[in-house]
Amino acid sequence: MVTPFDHYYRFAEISEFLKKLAAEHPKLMTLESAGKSTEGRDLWLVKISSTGFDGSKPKIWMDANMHAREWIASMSTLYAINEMLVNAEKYPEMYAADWMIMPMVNPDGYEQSHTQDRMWRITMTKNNQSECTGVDINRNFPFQWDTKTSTSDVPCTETYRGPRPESEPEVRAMTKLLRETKNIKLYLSIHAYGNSILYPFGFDLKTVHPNRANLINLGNRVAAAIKKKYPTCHYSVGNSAELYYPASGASDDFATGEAGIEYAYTLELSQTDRGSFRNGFDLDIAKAITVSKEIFEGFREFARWAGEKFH
Ligand code: 0X9
Ligand code: ZN
Repeated sequence: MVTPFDHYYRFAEISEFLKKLAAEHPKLMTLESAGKSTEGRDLWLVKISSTGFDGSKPKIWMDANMHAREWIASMSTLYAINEMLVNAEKYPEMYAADWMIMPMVNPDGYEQSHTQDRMWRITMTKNNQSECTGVDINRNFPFQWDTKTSTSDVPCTETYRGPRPESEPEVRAMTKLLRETKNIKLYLSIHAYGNSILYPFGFDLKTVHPNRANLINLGNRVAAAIKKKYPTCHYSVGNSAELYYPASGASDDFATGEAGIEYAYTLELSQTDRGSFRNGFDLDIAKAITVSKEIFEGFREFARWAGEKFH
């Protein structure tokens, strides 16, 4: 690995990359394992803080690559981590917050998408009494689980919600942290694709979030900041059930509905109509860098907002 981000990293390279960054930036970054995946891979948790996580700053949570084939999600998250550490002095706004980042939530599925099936979405859990493998992590959260919208109780489908809420170790690692960590002010889940900033609730079309107006305002502010730097880059802001489809048991709804984080979004990166994308999941590496740079401007704006609002 000579030039960073000249290819999509396999899981082993991601681990190596994170360990190296933690060793090189011990004052700013710590690396922990938040648990193990079904197949025993570490679920990495990156913490970034200029004040040693002393509780004095608002916290921003990010997770990525819950869905295996969405490689741009972890790529752009690793890009942001790298940029924040290597060029820390360029981005003082980022250090108005403390960051908790899980850049690879579904390492088993991710490896499967590299070695067997590029379009693999779910985990690699062996399902009981079924020949099919895998659970959709973003239908397995214990909030409005299985309320029958874009979720399935059939193991052989891509949106299988699992046999029970939190059946997946990847989900348990996240819910534990989200429940026990104080002062998380913003939750961001990084997915692909569609160039959208989605706000909750997404489990049905009826339930209006009490913080809806503020969620829309902040989403618009972030989309505008990205456009200011990259005029051809347009992010749509909308309710996840309206703009996409209602889907229950998802992480964003859990983060705000149960863990009590007032601001929660799912960010859908990349789209099909820009340049040489083969499709919205399978971006050329050069395009992946472009998308990573664009969304980094969005992360900076989220951090500016947190710095203004919580100090
Ligand atoms: O369906 C999903 O899990 C997300 N889209 S994706 O294409 N990356 O699979 C959207 C989830 C939005 N959130 C809720 N509906 N709660
Ligand atoms: Zn996704």
